[in-house]
Amino acid sequence: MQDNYGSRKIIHIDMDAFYAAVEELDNPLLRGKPIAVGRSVQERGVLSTANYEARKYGVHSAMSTAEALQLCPHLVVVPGHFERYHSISRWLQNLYATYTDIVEPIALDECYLDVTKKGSAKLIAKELKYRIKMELGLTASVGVSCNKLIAKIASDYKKPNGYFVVQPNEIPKFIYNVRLKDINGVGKETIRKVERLNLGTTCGDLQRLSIIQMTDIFGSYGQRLYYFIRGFDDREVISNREHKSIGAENTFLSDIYDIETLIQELTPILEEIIERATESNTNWKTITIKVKYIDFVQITRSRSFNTFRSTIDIIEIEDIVLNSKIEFYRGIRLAGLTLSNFKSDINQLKLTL
Ligand code: TTP
Ligand code: MG
Repeated sequence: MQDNYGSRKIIHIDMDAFYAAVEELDNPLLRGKPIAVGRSVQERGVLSTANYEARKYGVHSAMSTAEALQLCPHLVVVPGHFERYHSISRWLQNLYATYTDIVEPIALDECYLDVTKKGSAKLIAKELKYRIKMELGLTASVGVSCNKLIAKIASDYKKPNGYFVVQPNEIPKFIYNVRLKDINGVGKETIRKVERLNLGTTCGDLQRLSIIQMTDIFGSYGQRLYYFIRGFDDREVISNREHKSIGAENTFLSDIYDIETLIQELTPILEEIIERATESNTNWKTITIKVKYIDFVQITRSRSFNTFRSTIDIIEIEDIVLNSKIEFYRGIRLAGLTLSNFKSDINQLKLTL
């Protein structure tokens, strides 16, 4: 697999108490209080996350709201605003894109960046933290190293508002004390095996095993784990920007048989996707209309433009519909619009807060 730590520069960035932090940002009355995002006890809610104030009481993600309120009776539980979290996530993606094309989002609030060819990774990491704080009002924790595995552990190391760098020559010492459960891909099943066999709790503990023993115990994952517990990781940061699209659709209360009604129904859908594209400063070349007839047969029609666009008028949508040979007599139960073929205008990075 690999015999040295290589010379890549990888940043892992993870927002602190993401949903809860956004709620505090949007509602100053919540600041300083223990808060969590989730549904109420009456709705048999489970928490998505809790801020660090609430975590002092033992409150955490995936805990039932009822249990959390027992641990922390003055916990403020607020409902989630997922469209808002998505929009901030898109803003973050655009920010990262101004530093490198190689960006791999792994959750709404979590991303890997490969900045090998982009100068000082430490400076970029610090600047990202600073800009997220100044321009957005949120804190992020950032880890810098030469691979994904160590960068991710490093970003967690000083959470919240963390910044931690692990140089390649520091990896053997650093990884030795890392708990096995903090290694990428180690789940409950692996931990159960390790406990049953009394192998220890840290990466250092497991380093006593040979690669053959590791494969015997952990199956196909054993070989990868053998390298991970030594801090080796050759996984690439895989950018998925090119796969992105912005779309919305609606199933109608009553079926549609004429173009006027269809255009009327497509108007708010168009407004929504244009708003989302504007928010994330995304320019695009292709718009796609999807229509599902009442017999569930579905068609899509796309129009691509020669230049990147930021908006489109409903009149143009009508023109696309007119040229799409939509068979209105069949009855339409659902229609949607999708923008794709993106370019992000990195010079106009902005989010209306
Ligand atoms: P995390 O990054 O795991 O957690 P966090 O950002 O709230 O806190 P921190 O990183 O500082 O430890 O998850 C990001 C968001 O994903 C989180 O704010 C809410 C959501 N989420 C759930 O909805 N359910 C879950 O079980 C988890 C873990 C997260
Ligand atoms: Mg987070």
